[in-house]
Amino acid sequence: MTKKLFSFVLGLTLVLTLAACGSSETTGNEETEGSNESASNGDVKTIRAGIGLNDEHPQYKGLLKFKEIVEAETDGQIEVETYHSGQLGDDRTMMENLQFGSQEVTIPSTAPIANFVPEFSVFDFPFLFPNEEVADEVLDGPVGDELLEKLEDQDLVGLAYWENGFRNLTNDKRAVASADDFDGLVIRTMENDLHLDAFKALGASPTPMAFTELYAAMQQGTVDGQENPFATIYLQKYHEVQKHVSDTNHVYSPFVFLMSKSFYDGLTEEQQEIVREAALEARDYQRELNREANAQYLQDLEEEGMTVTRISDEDREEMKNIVQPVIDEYAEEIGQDLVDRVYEAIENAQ
Ligand code: TK8
Repeated sequence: MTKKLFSFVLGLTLVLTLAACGSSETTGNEETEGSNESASNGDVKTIRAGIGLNDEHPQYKGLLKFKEIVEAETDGQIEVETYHSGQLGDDRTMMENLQFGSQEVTIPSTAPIANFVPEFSVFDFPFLFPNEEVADEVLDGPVGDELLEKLEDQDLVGLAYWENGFRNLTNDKRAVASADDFDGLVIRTMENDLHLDAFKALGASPTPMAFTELYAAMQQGTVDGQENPFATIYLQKYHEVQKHVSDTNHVYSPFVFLMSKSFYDGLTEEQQEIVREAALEARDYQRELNREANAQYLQDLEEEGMTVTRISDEDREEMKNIVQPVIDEYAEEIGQDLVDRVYEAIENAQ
């Protein structure tokens, strides 16, 4: 099916789904007239949940867990439709869909969220989190919550932090072992200014692009490389179009489980509680899946024929020093006070 036709069919499906929801709502209200409580219980509400990654990725498996919990706990009063591989759009588009009310859930990385709430860039500071456990503690703690609350002004509700993971560089030109090797590499970055500036500082020629365009861009050679966690590199089959992978671990990338605020506000209190709990329970499951396979994915990439380059501590330290001025600049922009609280939370978590 062509892309255009596919979007049309999908659009049509959404319209029909909407129509179906509308009519079941009316029926529900008629049946239970006189009782507000059961009137709202009679509605079947549909969550259209879309993500960028494919159905092999732990992100999708986590989403299926969310669906399972919500549908069971609400006795089918809320149903969850899942769309993977950017079927509903790229990260920015899906966030706009949530604001607009034409989609209820998406789970983007923090980097594109920073275009809506700039403070989210703090979690994308290169070499910020030493490991996943510290990241969990900071993100799931007060400073993480503080940022989630800022989403409300954007008509978004942040229910939980999930995990994309530590990002690693791939490219098709050369084995990258040190900062010098970034020279002139055309690297696709996420649509985020901090990422763009950090790669510029390292001497690369970064170009921001939606995730949904990335595979084709590598295949056609419009970019030399990209950076993502091993899970994404392997499960999206980037080894088919990339020769070299380095364990740069340069940024820990969180996901945020987002819900449309207008949809959330329309849920009963009990339903709000259920979707909150489900996003957290599915988060634990998703993080576990993501972590247990991480080392395996790197091995798989080597078996698929990629050259694997291990970055030494000294070389990573040098990369960190090179991007430090960029970090300082963004810290000032975001607000040193918030940034200091993030640093403090990281220290306390260790
Ligand atoms: C998926 C994206 C992706 C991210 C990126 O929608 O864009 O490179 O790492 O996983 O959020």
